[in-house]
Amino acid sequence: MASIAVCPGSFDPVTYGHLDIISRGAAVFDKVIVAVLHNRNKQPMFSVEERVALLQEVTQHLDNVEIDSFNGLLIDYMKERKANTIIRGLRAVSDFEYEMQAASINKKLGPEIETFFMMTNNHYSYLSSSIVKEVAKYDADVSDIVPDVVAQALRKKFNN
Ligand code: COD
Repeated sequence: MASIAVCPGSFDPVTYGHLDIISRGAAVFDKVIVAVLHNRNKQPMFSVEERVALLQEVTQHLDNVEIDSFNGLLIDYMKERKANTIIRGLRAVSDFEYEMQAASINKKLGPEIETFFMMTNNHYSYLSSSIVKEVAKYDADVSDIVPDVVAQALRKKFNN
């Protein structure tokens, strides 16, 4: 049976930290679906369509990666896509508590589905979409932390 993994997230916007987890996941699983959450509670900076388009552009060299979006519970989406593994990245200890809660509820809702954690790449351990937006807001150089297309999209948003 093919191993199909889902890498879910907000990706608002995608950073080199995300890309590192996605490409390492793609080397482990037959197929990786990167699933962007339609975030109803949070007001994202980029629309789902924009986030999907940026992800498509920066993963186009990865043949076994597909970009999609989802609504509702992750476990329902996993079942719909016949995926058996959730990929999550771990940065600092501060990520652990949330990730443990999420993995536990997901295990309860879908006992056949595993969560697979990957340690962050040391180069990107401090990186999050929020930090990127904060830095870009003040027109600082983000070329080391996001792909060029994302840097351009951020400049456009902030009208720099
Ligand atoms: N290094 C390594 N990994 C990283 C880095 C980095 N620098 N930056 C981000 N990551 C990883 C994150 O740890 C995460 O695994 C992934 O990349 C995506 O990150 P984000 O921040 O874009 O996405 P999140 O954490 O906001 O995504 C949360 C979900 C959308 C997965 C979650 O809210 C969800 O599943 N919602 C659906 C409702 C549901 O099913 N709820 C129950 C389970 S919580």
